[in-house]
Amino acid sequence: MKTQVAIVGAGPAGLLLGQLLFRHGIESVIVESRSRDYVEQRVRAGVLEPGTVGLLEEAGVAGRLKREGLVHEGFELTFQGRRHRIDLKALTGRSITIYGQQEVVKDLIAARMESGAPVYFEARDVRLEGFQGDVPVVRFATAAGEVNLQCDFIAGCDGFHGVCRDAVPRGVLTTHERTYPFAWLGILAHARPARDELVYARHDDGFALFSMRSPTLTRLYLQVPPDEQLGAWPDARIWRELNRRLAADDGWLPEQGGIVERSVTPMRSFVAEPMRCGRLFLAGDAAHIVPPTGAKGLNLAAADVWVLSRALANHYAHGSDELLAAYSDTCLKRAWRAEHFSWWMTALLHRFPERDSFRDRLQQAQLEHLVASKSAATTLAESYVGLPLPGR
Ligand code: FAS
Ligand code: PHB
Repeated sequence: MKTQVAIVGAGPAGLLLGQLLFRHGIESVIVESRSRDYVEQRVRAGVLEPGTVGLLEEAGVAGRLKREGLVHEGFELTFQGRRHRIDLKALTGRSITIYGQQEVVKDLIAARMESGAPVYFEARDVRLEGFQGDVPVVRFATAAGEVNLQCDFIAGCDGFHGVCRDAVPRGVLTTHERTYPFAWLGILAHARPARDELVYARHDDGFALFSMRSPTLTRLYLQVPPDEQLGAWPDARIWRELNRRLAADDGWLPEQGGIVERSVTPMRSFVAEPMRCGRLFLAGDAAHIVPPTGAKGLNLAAADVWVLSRALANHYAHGSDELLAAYSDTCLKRAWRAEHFSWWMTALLHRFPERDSFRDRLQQAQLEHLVASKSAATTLAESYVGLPLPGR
């Protein structure tokens, strides 16, 4: 089998890349190890930057997003029993949209099916070869047998635990990593979101986040120890701890409801440099990971594939490889900005295991400054709504 671009992974990065390439008339084949149901049900991110919304509109997949997405013009910080609103719209002129990652994936898969472009789910034993030469090949097994997919380029969009980054020969990549001494326990509850905007809470017992997915679905997170087991968190304990950490002097607390999904997500910062090896281009979580405190993961993945789709379009339309040559540097510049912001938000809002009164006071002082200084709040708001995409 031959194609122009082999895309490994049908998460947001792989699917959006496939759709952007299709709009440019560039052929691609997507190879995904999980089933369609699995990738469509996986509950993850929820905050879309305006740049990401614009990309999904350009990709022609934003119809439901525009109908069902919840536009938020701010969010709240809660600390020392008080709530403070960060007015994103007033500070930056831009807003964010709450729309579950699984909904983005469903919309992208539906568009892929409609385009008729190939996508292989439940592919097994995916291997990459020849990408340091001129004829890369992606080999994989399907129920119908072995497939050898010859291509011009491979897009490694298979996430942090995929095979593409590991296929790069030893010594080519430099990795930079920080692991955090805590994780997030996330739940999805059948409960009306009892507040209009997100609430990020710093509390002596640990971080908590109130978010949402729809008028009937609330999304909530709790900081827990890094190797926490879900079994240690019966529903009653989850709600008790959420209420303790989200409480403030206004008396508000989230509405409770049946928990329909729960997971523990480890927290790490990670970057692999460069994001390219020959004709293999890494994008999204395959290249970098951020702690979700800054709501950057999904948005960074979208930015990477925007840059890659434009570079590939230039290659095929004009025979120019200038943007392909600049791909890694262009993406890493943005990725490191998001890595810093996500690390900073995480350090600001989480409770670190070792009792450290100096760190506690630094967190308090930073939070007080953020809600007292317009310039400090503007810096936070600009990072949160995201930088404009390269070349847009
Ligand atoms: P993804 O991991 O989404 O997709 C990679 C795809 O490749 C998957 O479908 C996988 O099945 C497939 N794959 C893996 N190995 C393969 C192989 N060998 N062959 C073929 N396919 C293969 N970000 C936020 O902004 N907010 C959040 O709250 C948040 N919560 C998260 C919770 C969890 C549990 C995780 C893991 C991540 C979370 N993230 C969050 C980050 C997340 O949203 C990512 O940034 C986003 O999924 C990145 O998209 P992709 O790069 O497409 O990677
Ligand atoms: C979410 O709604 O899943 C969400 C929101 C904000 C974050 C992380 C996750 O920072």
